[in-house]
Order: sequence, then structure tokens, then C-alpha cells
Amino acid sequence: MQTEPTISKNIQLFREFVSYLRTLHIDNLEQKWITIAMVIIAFLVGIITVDALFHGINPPSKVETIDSASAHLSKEFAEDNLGVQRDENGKIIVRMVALRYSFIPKHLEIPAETPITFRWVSTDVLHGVNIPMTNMSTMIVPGYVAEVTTTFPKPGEYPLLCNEYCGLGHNHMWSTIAVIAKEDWVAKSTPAPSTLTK
Ligand SMILES: [Cu+2]
Repeated sequence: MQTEPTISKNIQLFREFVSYLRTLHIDNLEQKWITIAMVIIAFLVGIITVDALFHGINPPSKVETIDSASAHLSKEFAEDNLGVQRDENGKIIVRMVALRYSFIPKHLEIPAETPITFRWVSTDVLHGVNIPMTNMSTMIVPGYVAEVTTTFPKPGEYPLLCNEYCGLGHNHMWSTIAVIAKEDWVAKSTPAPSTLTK
């Protein structure tokens, strides 16, 4: 490995470049505009850094593959496993299958003000998922698991639409999400105490 000489060579080149820049004559006005451009770039890089580090907004680089042809036979995306589930850590996960021309299941009930992780797979072609009036939108690429974690701030009825043209029935491809108040949802999904004692 010749890393050290390469690093010192690059430092040397950088120094030469900086001293070359110093010899250049840059007009005063031009210098001001360069400064403004640099400030804008630094501002945008700052936003990206803050989003990535503090808001958890990252590029979709988490690549998780799945065999589309047999996804419905896999343990995770088998029919009985679809819909809303709470895992052992209390995290709420919604699993859905997208296929021409519907999402399975057709209707979901989820709590408001709670982080929900959606996981989608496509069993045929490219689909998309979009909830209008929210910022939730992702592609569902065959062979990959699409995952988005989001929180619905208030109760209501939301449509969940396919937003990638997938064929003649594309405009019929939708499901509905009922977002219900956090307290009511817990009451609905937890078995009544009397049934637990038996
Ligand atoms: Cu579609």
C-alpha cells in the first residue's frame, strides 16, 4: 500500500493549486459573487447535513432485495402477515403487497401520532405509492422492499394511490387508510381483558 506518499502528494498538489489561485487576478465584483455562491452552497449543504443527522432524512440507499415472483410465499409477505402488526419492541409495521391492480390489504387502520413503518413489495411491475396531501411517496420496484417510516399527525381517512403507471387498470389501484386517535386504536387492537384471562 502506498497511501502515505499519495496523501502527501495530494496535499502538495492542493498547496500548489491554492498558491496558483492567489496569483490570479479576480475582479472585485466577481469575488463578491463567488462569495455569495459559496455561502448558498454552504447553506444547502448545512440543510442536508442537519436533515441527515437530526431528522433522519436519508437517500433511499438501504437496499433490501426480495424475489418478486415468490414474495407472496415468503414468510414476511405471506397473506396472513399483511396489514398492520406490532412487533415485539412495540414498533408498528404495515406490510403491503402491490400488484396489478391493487394494494393488499385494501383497507388499513393505524393510530395517529405514532411512527409507522410501511414495507411494500411488488409481485409484478413497477408501482408507486403516494398519500395525497402528505409528503409520503415512494416507488415500489420489483425485486426490492420499499420501506418508509412516517407519522400521521391527525386522525382522518386517507387514500393510498399508485402513482407509477402500471397498466390499463392503474387508475383503479388504491387502498384507504383510516388514521384513528391513538387512544382509540390501542383499545381496538388490544384484546379485552376478559378474553386474556381465559
Ligand atoms: Cu399503478
